[in-house]
Parts: sequence; C-alpha cells; structure tokens
Amino acid sequence: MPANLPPQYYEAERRYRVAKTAGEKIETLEEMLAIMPKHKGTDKLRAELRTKIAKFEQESRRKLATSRKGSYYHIKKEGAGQVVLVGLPNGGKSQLVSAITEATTLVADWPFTTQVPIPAMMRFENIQVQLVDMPPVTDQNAQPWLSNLLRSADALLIVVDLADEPIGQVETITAELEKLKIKPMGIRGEPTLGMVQKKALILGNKNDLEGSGQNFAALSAKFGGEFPLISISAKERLRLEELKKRIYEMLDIIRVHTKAPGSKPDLAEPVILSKGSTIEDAASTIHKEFKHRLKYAQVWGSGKYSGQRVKRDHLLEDGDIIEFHV
Ligand SMILES: Nc1nc2c(ncn2[C@@H]2O[C@H](COP(=O)(O)OP(=O)(O)OP(=O)(O)O)[C@@H](O)[C@H]2O)c(=O)[nH]1
Ligand SMILES: [Mg+2]
Repeated sequence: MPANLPPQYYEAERRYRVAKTAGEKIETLEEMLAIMPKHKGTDKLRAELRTKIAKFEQESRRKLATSRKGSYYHIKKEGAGQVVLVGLPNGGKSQLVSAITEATTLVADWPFTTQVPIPAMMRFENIQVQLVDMPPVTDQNAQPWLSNLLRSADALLIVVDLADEPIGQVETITAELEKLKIKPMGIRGEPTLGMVQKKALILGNKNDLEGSGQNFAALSAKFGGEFPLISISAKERLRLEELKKRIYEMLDIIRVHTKAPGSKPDLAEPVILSKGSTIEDAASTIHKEFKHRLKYAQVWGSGKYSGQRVKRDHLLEDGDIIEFHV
C-alpha cells in the first residue's frame, strides 16, 4: 500500500537530513512521525522512524555522560607539552612532582593517596612542561577518565619503586595500559591495530634505598631495548636535572625564535614546534595565512652559515632564530 505522505512530511525530512545535533535529529524525526498518517501503508516507515529516534536518544545520553566525566577530570594542556605519570601505589609519583615543580601535592606512606589528576608546571631552561600527578593506574574508580587523560597525553612517565621488584611493576603497569588500549613505547614503532601509542620513559625512583642499584641494572637489562630508563631519588633529589632533560627530549619538540627584519628575537619566549618542522611550519605559528606570503627566510643556527637564506621547506633545529621576509 502506498504511504501517501503530505508535503509537510517531506519538508520535515529535508530538515532532518541537514540537522547537525542528535537533539535536532530527534525533533525533526518526531515531527515526521506526527505528520505521518497512521495506516497499514505507513506501519513500516513509522517503525523505522521510532528506531532512529531511539538511536539518537542513546547517542545524546552517551555524549552527555562522557562530557560530564571529561570536563571534570579533563586537564587543559599548558606549556610545551603534557607528561602524565603512571605507576602503582606508593611509587613516589607525588613526591617526584613536588620535587621538580613548584606544586606541593600530597605525599604519604599509605597507598592510593592521590585520587584525582593534579597538574603542575616543570621549568626546563626557557620553557615550561606540564606534569600530571595521577592516582595509581590500578585504581578501579579512576578507570573511565584515566583512559581519556592518558590517551591525550603527549608522553608518559612510568614511575616504579626501585626497592620493590621494579620489573614486576613495569609489567603490571604496561598490562593495565594495554587494557586501556594504550601501548607505551620508547621510540615510535609500527602502529598496532586498535592501540594508541605513547612515548614513555621508565623512571626508577627511590635509588637512595638499599638494593636499588642492582634492581635498576636488572630493569635496564630487561627493558633497555624497548625504553629509555633513568634512576633517580625524588626524596633525596638525586639526578633531577638529568631527568628534566630526558623529559624534554621525550616530547620530540624544538624551540625556535621568530622575528621580523630589523627587530630583535624574543629569546625568553621560544616558539614550540614538533621535531622535523620547517620554515613553513614556523611561519604558520605567526598567522594561518602568513606562510603563503612568505618569500624566503634567514636562519641563524641550523643554516650552513649565520643568516643563511633558506626556502620554506628548510628543516629547523632546536634554538634556531628565523627572520621572515615577505
Ligand atoms: N626513600 C625514598 N622514599 C621515597 C622516594 N620518593 C617517595 N618516597 C616515599 O614513598 C612514599 C609514597 O610516595 P608518594 O609520592 O605518595 O607515592 P605515589 O606514587 O604518589 O602514591 P599514590 O598517590 O598512592 O599512587 C612516601 O612515603 C614517600 O616519602 C624516594 O626517592 N626515596
Ligand atoms: Mg600520589
């Protein structure tokens, strides 16, 4: 039996097709359902409309739920990069963050001290890097939002207690990360289907304690092929400067200074670019359209000689000063 639909129906359907949000889709679908005459010929169509409405209602509920959780524990990125700490209870994550940043987060002898993510800024030479102190990766309550935070991080710091079977800790941590579909790695490797790859550094903490030297040697023997490692003491403040440098290196970024002809570069506030960036990428940080106007640039640093004239695809290096000519 033909459906015989009135013109208003087609008008509502047109609006349904261009609707952008789940809410607008539901509204127009309900309109279509109300307009549609009820008889045998429209039975199937009406059932289809109801299925669609149910689908969009589900979608909008899901979006609402994730946006609530997301906003509550979403840590806005600041500085040159965001590095998130992962580890088991009592590894010393909070102690470490308070040792290398201005923040004073709660450090305690009992496990599960940190319950929400806490950001803090670490100064390294002329830049700031954001560190995020986290609850233990095994904290079941944290699982839903933990995943989002870790997936969006620029890099991970795997913190283990060198006095407490660190190999087992790294294995537990990587297994937990795997459950969250995150694959930590020392260098970017072959993509793994369904997994998000994250640059990671294994940090052995508490190297002031007995047995930590031997344990670090064993840890390095086991994971040295896969990950960079460092041994430090957050409490005794040992090798913290070296650690800051390693954290910076893990971010795969360079710092450059841009300037117009005749002006001085701002050496205090570098522009942060990812490694492998070109003159054109640096120009884009001035203005989206600026790179099109660019004729050439002069570089002090990575050029063969100071002030060398270079093209837009010239590869930049850390510390370069770039003068744009339009
Ligand atoms: N000897 C020694 N103890 C440390 C060191 N770093 C941290 N600790 C101690 O280890 C315990 C746990 O430190 P926290 O920083 O609270 O550990 P956490 O990893 O943040 O723990 P959770 O928040 O429960 O995940 C505290 O008693 C610290 O004083 C270190 O380098 N050496
Ligand atoms: Mg803590």
